[in-house]
Amino acid sequence: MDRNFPHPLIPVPKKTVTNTPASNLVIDGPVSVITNASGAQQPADYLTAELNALDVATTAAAEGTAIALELTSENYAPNADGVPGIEAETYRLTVTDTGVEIVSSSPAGLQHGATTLLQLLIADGATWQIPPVTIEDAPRYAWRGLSFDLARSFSPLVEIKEVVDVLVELKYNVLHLHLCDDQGWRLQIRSHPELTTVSGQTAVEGGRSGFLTQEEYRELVEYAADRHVLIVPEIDVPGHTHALLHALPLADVGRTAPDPYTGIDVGFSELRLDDPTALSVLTDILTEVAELTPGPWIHVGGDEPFVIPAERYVTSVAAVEKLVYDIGKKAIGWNEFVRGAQRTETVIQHWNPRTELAALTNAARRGHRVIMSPASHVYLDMQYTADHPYGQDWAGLIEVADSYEWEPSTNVPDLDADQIMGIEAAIWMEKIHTREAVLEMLLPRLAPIAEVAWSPQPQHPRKLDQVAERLAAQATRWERKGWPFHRSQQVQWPAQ
Ligand code: TNX
Repeated sequence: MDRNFPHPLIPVPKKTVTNTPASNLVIDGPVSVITNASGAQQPADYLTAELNALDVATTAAAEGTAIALELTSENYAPNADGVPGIEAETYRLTVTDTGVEIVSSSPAGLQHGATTLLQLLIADGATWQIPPVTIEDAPRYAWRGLSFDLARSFSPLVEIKEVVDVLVELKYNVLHLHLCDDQGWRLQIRSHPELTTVSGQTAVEGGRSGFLTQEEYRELVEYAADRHVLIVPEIDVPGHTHALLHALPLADVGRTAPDPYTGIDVGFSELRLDDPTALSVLTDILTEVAELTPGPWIHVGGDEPFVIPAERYVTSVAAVEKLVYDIGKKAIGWNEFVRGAQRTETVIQHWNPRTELAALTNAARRGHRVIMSPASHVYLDMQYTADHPYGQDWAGLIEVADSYEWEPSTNVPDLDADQIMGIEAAIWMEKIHTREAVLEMLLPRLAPIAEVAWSPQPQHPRKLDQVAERLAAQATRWERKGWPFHRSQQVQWPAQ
């Protein structure tokens, strides 16, 4: 392990000290996970299940090694952004030679303590040991997410849940779902069933079709919420709408789109939001999405409006934004969205390192907050290397080092760093069509990105060698979970 940090933890915690006496806690019998409040039960259940999966027996009786989860507050509802917030996610983990204590003011913080504890476990034959540390930890950014494209190629509920599990291990707390695009529509909308009966059946060439029923979507929202992951649905308009136009008889309000689109071009479709019919369809859609989504946000896209006249784009975006606030939600849009955004609560998601930078910095000056998703570092659909079997390369090849060696606060020159709300990695599915491919593109790169989002800003620029060994140490855990990951040449993985 690197000299400065001897434990295989990723993201690296804020502060770690070694306790005295410096002997490991040895787990050679049953463990009892103890809670002091009902709010601690969920992280306790999570930890128990994870320990059982490692063949650590747990017992309800107060015997054996005690792992105590202590919730110090009864006030831990998500904040106005729908996430716990930095203070609530703060936790302390103390390992003594008799037991473990995790303390936090929220269940989310206790869960983070649990994921840290699981990474600390050292296998010693049939028993486990935990080094005698006290860790005081808190996230740098309150928003740490993944944007997941279900539209080009679909991933069924069970696989989306598995991605949530991956996010939890790395202390992410947002899953943004790109639910529709030119190639398909992935969420059942009761007022317009054709969206899924027709465009739920289409996909990019070689990709998977399908969709989430409303019950499945609700199940996912609940599954994620139980693990302190917020679901942010994206209905991408006015571009990226060919699948909608293909499914609904709206030839008068968009381009006539008789055939499904299975290519990978972008920016050729438009939902004409200057037409009342289109606007009322979109109102129906967003109203249902809002009803299904307890979180405060609806992402409304706005990217790549290449065929949309500038003025109409601006009025369309303003109309969509108004709709979102009228139904009681807050809007997020991709960079281009700033051209029409009227409300400073609207959050801008930065993605294209080449365009809209001045508009972004100006928007931040006006008060918009920004989610950082710079494609050249966090677009996990980019290939690792030119010969990698999946993905694209328009934003460059992204090796593990590229996903780590960047700094959000200085990534966009002149962007007011205080306006950065957090980070989202993204995976687009034009050329990623299986569970295995998804996980291999996510892992290991999601781990270094988690560190950029969670851990304190380092004094010197990040270098891969600061994280490589800790990354390699995750291999056994990922293998045990059955999560395929890319054995990048940049990391010395343990022998298989
Ligand atoms: C750009 S990111 C897009 C997506 C593509 C992606 C492929 C964004 C807002 N637009 O439509 O899927 O590149 O990497």
